[in-house]
Amino acid sequence: TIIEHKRKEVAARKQQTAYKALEATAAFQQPVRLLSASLEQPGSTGIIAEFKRKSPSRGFINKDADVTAITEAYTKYGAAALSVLTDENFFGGAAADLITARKNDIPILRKDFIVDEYQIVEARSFGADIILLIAACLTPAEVERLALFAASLGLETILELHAEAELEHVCDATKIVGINNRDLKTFSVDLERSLKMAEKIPADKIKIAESGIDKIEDILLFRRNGFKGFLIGEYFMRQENPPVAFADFVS
Ligand code: IGP
Repeated sequence: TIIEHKRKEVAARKQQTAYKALEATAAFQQPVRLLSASLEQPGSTGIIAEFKRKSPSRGFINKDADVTAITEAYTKYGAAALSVLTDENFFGGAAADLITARKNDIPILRKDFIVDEYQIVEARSFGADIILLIAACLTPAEVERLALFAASLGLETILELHAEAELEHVCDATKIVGINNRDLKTFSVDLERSLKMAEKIPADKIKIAESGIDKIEDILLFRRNGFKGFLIGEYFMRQENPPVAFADFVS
């Protein structure tokens, strides 16, 4: 599985770069930019625009995408935040992509499979502001522990849920909750299921809709149902010119 692979990958990296060195780089980063504040800003598009070259469900989406040009354009045209895949094996991402995207002064999500505190210190050292914790990959106790650790570094956490059984992963340390419209096993997208699940999420949480969003009507629907954020990757990335696609979408 992805998680087993990830645990091995992280263990190997831990041997190469000492925790202390990583912490030192993390300490030199600018103050964290808050996703919660960006999403609450009046008139925010709420769009978290994701830089993604490939995915397990689609294969290559945009193999040679230019991270500098694309993240700059997303920022200029009004993204509320950026999401950058750093998983190499399954998504063709890299830490270097996030470090490049960091030139933009908006919140950035390190999009990866986080299983260990080490990856959270890494995230901060790359310049990320937000981490993702996926309920399907972690126990409720792990989610709480990792979210508290992220908060101790000033980072915000998006807790990703997919099924109602995962609602028990929601805790005080997770104030932003993402609902993934895509089933991680079958890859099928179901917006209705997400809307139904959203009703069960405590009202004080900031809700984000993730995956499969490809039209403005989807955003309006989620917004009417109390969602503040919309994570969109493939729809923009698969276009000939992602910056133009993004600009058209928000205009
Ligand atoms: C973006 P899409 O369908 O717009 O490209 O989806 C994002 O939601 C998706 O990449 C994602 C993801 C994840 C990737 C959601 N949760 C967890 C990797 C790991």
